[in-house]
Amino acid sequence: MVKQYGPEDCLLVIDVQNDFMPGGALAVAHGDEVVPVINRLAAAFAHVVLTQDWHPAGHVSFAANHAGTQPFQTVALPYGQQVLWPTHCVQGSHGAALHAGLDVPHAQMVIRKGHHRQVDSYSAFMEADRITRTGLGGYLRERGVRRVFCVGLATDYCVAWSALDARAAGFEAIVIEDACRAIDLGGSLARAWLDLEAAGAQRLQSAGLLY
Ligand code: VGL
Ligand code: ZN
Repeated sequence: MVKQYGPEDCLLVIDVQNDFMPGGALAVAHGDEVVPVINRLAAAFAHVVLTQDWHPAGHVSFAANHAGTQPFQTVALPYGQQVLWPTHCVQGSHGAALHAGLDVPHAQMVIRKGHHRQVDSYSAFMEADRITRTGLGGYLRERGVRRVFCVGLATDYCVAWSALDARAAGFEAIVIEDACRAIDLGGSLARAWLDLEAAGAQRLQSAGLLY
């Protein structure tokens, strides 16, 4: 018997988009392997929320918009340090579309983030200026959600930041490790797990959730 998750639980499916897949503009190694795992999990959740990284072409997180820089270097911006990325998930592009194999017809909400030109947003809850909220926290609270199960791409950026902000917003947060893949830039993955543990987020495997 597969367990079922009810109205207090939400599966938060983060950035399962073409540009983060092998061959994409900001490819995450083995990123496509999360899709069948997430499809299995999603079938057990009544409540699923999707996110899409959704940048304007002139976005501040793109190295192409900073003369003399290269992708994956860090620069200082008014709100803090920012990694510069290859141009990715441009609004309306094929790269920004959800992976065609993602099978979550019952998802009820899609949060698009990173749409302000001057501010990045790894987190589904709050932008990188740490002031601007996406509205997801209020939505989940109004819907009676208490536990947020985080899956998708990438473990050490958008998944970790979302789980940390879920905790900060007063939700229980669970990261399902085998339903995520990481970028792992300069030790970012190990740091993310330490931060998650310190914040009281749980680290589980999908098999433990389903049976
Ligand atoms: C992401 C880097 C830049 C992610 C998004 O989804 O983890 N990482 N934009
Ligand atoms: Zn992005």
